[in-house]
Parts: sequence; C-alpha cells; structure tokens
Amino acid sequence: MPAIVLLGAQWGDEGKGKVTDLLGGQVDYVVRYSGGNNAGHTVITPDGQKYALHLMPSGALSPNAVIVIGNGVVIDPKVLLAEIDGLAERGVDVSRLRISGDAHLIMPHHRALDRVVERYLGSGRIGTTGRGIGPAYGDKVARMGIRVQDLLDPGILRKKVELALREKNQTLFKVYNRKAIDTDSVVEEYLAYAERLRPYIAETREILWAALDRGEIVLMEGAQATMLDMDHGTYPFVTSSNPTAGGACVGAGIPPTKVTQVIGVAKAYTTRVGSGPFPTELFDENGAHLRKVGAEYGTTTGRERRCGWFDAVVGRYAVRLNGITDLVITKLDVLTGLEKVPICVGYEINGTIHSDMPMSQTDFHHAVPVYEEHDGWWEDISKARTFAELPAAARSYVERIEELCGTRVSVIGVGPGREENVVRH
Ligand code: 2SA
Ligand code: GDP
Ligand code: MG
Repeated sequence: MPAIVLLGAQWGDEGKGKVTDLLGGQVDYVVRYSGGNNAGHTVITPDGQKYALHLMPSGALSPNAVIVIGNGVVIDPKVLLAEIDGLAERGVDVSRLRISGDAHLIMPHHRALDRVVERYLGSGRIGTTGRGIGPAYGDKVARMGIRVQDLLDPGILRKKVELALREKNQTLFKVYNRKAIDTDSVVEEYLAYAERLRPYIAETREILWAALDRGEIVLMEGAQATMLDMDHGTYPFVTSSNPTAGGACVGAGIPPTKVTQVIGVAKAYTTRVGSGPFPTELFDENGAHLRKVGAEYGTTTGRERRCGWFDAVVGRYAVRLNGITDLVITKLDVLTGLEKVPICVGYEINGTIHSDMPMSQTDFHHAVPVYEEHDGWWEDISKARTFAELPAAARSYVERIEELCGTRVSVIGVGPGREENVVRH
C-alpha cells in the first residue's frame, strides 16, 4: 500500500506544514526524512491555534497519525525536548512520536562551527539558519557523527564525544580561534537528554514496513526544498541534505517501489531565505507587496524572505526531478490586487534563451527571466472552495502554471487555515 512523498518544489516555505496537516487526517504515519530544526513548518488548526514545528512532523496536530523522525534527520535534542514539552502543554498527545536510533545528533560543536564558518565566509556566506545543520551532516558523512542510539550506551557516547571533540578542539577550533569544548559537560548534558528521549527511540524502519504491509498510508514530509537540495539545488547555496523525493526513501528507510504519489508544494510566487541565485527576485513595490501580504519572514529565524514571481523553469525542473504527480499551489490569495502577475517561462543567458535549468551554476547566476504577463484579479478569493469560484484570471494563471510545469494542480491554497483551500477533483 502507498507511501506518499510531500516536498517543497522551490526554495522552501511553500506551506508544506499546512499541506501535511491537511492530509494528516487521511494518513496513518507522518515521517520527517531530512533536515533538522532549520525547518519551520507552520500549522494553523481549525480552532485558530498556530503552531511552528521545527523537528516534530506536521502530523503532530492530527490526533490519529503516528509521527516519526526518520534516520535522515539531524536532531538537536534540546530543541526537540522543548518542542515535545511545548506541544504537550498545549494538549497534543506526544506519545505517538517514534525517533529513529540511526538519526544523527546535532552537538554543541556543530552549532559553534556553523556560526564561525559563516563568519569566516564573509560575503560568500550561505546564510544558514545557524542551527548546526551543515557541520552535523558533515560529521555524518565523515563517519564521525553521534547517533540517537549512542545516547542509550553511555560508554560509547563518551568515546564518540571524546573523539569528535579531540578532532574539533585540536584542529578547527584552533584555526577559528575558538575556545575548546569540554567532553565531560557535553556527555553529562546529553545523558540527561537520553533519559527523556529513551521512550521514543525505536527501529522506525520496521514500524513503517509493517504499517505498509497492513495497507496503512505513510506520508513522508519534506523539509527545505528541491532547490536547496545538496545534489540538485543551487550548490553551494543549499542545505546539507537531500529534500528531494530520492532523499525521502533514504531518510525514512522506505523502498522507492512503495511510493505511489509525490506531492510538490509551490507558492503561487517564489521566496528564498539566505544567499544564492534567485532569477525572479523583485526589489520593487511588487516584492514589497508579496513580503507584506504573504508575511514572508522566516519561521525559525524571523529573517526577511526574498520575494519574486513564479518561476516555471524551477517548477518544471522540480516536477521532473521528483516525479511530482500532484502540485499544490499555495498562497494564491497573496497575489490578489496586483495589476499583472508575470510568470517566468525561461531565462536569457548571454543572449541565448533557455527554457530549462542551465547546466552551469555561473550561468544560473546570470539568468535574466523571460516573463509572460498575466492579468491580475481584485476579488477576495479566500472563501473560494471550488475552482469555479475563482475569478477567471486566477483560474487561467493556475492553468498556465499547470501547463508549464507539466503536472496537475490538485489543491490551491487561498489562506493559511487548514480549510482555506480549493480542492480539484
Ligand atoms: P542550513 O541552516 O544549513 O540548512 O541553511 C542552508 C540554506 O538552507 C536554507 N534553509 C531554509 N530556507 C527556507 N526555510 C527554511 N526554514 C526556516 C523557515 C528558515 C528561517 O521556515 O522560514 O526561519 O530562516 C530553511 N532552512 C534552511 C537557508 O536559508 C540557507 O540558504
Ligand atoms: P513550510 O516550511 O513549507 O511549512 O512553510 P512555512 O510555514 O515556513 O511558511 C508558509 C507560510 O505561509 C506560513 O505562515 C503559512 O501559515 C502560510 N500559508 C500556507 N498556505 C497559505 C495560503 O494558501 N495562503 C496564505 N495567505 N498563507 C498560507
Ligand atoms: Mg518553513
């Protein structure tokens, strides 16, 4: 029975949290498969309560879904415990959480390195969230990572912390002129987390396989997005994991043959937070409109998000790369009141028109968008629930996105609330 992947089709913050929550009532398991507490997924429940989730899967607000943090995630235990406590205080049943023993831990040296490396890079900085994500994945790949299961074996934990800190204290921290970190205090701190996390730690692969065998539905919830993917995004201005569909199978331990649907979430325009190329970025009053009306500020760091028009080259790339079967277009309501709503249909690079992503990153930095102009609309669309209730201009805008991206748009967001959607059957 089916496993579904839900992922970001742009540079993040497309509304994955809202869409995961929307589907949460129809699925049995919601699994986070990549990233860490760099993510900020907003869910607004029908009673108007707002939640910003960072490590907890957005299925947390769907009472019947088991929520899983998969092996592909990097976990800052302090942040996770605070999130568990915060949700429990608000009446959410957190006993439904399962954490993979193979997920890696974000350690104090990872957070410290994230910040010093960014400072060192100066104008070449990535604009990370400063949560230690890159260094944690770096240690994982270098086979020096510390995993959730190590919390359950104090002797191993101490050995691994000692090894990691010896290497960091004697090399990188010296280069970056930073105070050494003491092993004892880190081990003591993490053993305290171990006691609290112990009940949630499980062999999550087995749990998910058994669920699929029983015919239950598993939703794999992406964090970050296609264009922030380490292999397929705008490297080096990416996150250090694989948010794309292939990464979902790796990060949850689910075979590709079980995936029957890939839902791509895209905004009706584009945003990006952090550094890196962004061809359709706007610096005018239209950009200001999108930021203001769309409330485009980071859910984790509060940083201002860069805003621009919808980029169908990126959209088509995401569809092809992830095998997206359904697109969800969120925040169509934010475009209301604009005279014209252009869509980028190609790039002009050194005098040549490209309709697909260029091979070279240097070219992408120089890409000048080729726009197709569409008429705007003024009607309030937040109450629309069927496609026919949208103004004709809004309908043709969505239909054009569908055509250019090469896949069906099955849901359209017209407001932040769980019910504020146009669902197409
Ligand atoms: P990192 O911290 O190493 O993953 O940063 C690397 C790049 O990835 C971007 N990134 C994000 N982009 C959009 N949204 C994210 N989550 C938060 C949100 C961001 C926030 O929901 O708003 O609050 O600032 C996210 N996480 C990572 C990051 O900006 C770098 O470009
Ligand atoms: P995520 O990281 O992809 O889960 O997205 P974020 O939660 O970081 O950012 C998306 C923001 O858009 C949140 O504040 C959502 O509440 C909001 N949002 C989602 N869908 C819609 C929509 O259709 N219309 C409007 N106006 N806001 C939306
Ligand atoms: Mg976000």
